[in-house]
Amino acid sequence: MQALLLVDIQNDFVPGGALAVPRGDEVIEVANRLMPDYGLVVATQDWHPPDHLSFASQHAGRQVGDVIELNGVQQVLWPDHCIQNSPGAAFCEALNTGRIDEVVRKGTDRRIDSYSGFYDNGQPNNRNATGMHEMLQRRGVTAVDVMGLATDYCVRFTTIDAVELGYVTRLVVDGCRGVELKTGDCDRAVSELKHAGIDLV
Ligand code: VGL
Ligand code: ZN
Repeated sequence: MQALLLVDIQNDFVPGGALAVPRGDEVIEVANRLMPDYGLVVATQDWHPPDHLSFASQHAGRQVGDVIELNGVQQVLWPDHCIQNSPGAAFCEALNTGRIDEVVRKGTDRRIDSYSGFYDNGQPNNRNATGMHEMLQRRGVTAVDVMGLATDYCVRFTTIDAVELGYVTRLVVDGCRGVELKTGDCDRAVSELKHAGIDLV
């Protein structure tokens, strides 16, 4: 079975939100249009405690965009965003949430970020699972199409993990928008995924 993975289509990632992705709201209509075509629709939700260590506000003297080392991995510092149960963490109102079968939350551990919908950002052999893989296995999913926000972070990491776990993985390019901290980040992410053997659709 083929599943559609909707990555982080949340208020804080669209214009007006705390970590707004330029034109992030444009992915909503793509998601609404595609959902009926899949046997299973899974949405991820960035879901941080208020004192999450990916927030610049938790590090004296640091600013948004700074890069620090957190538990041995490079961590970009973000504005406070997607705080558990806050309006910013909710799915965008225009998203047809009635079509979502499963929700996977990530980034819940204060000490470690989680860009991928499958595992957190730990050291390569020490990453905690979110439960996504188990759930997809239980549901009989063998192929996934990935789209959402943001191309250069959560979509990129989710897609790479999906292909490494053996799913036939495609990227719905029209359905992705990126943060683009550095010009070209999105293009670089897409060509990296292409080289990893992911089909663009
Ligand atoms: C994301 C930065 C921080 C994302 C989440 O959804 O791509 N980016 N948290
Ligand atoms: Zn986050």
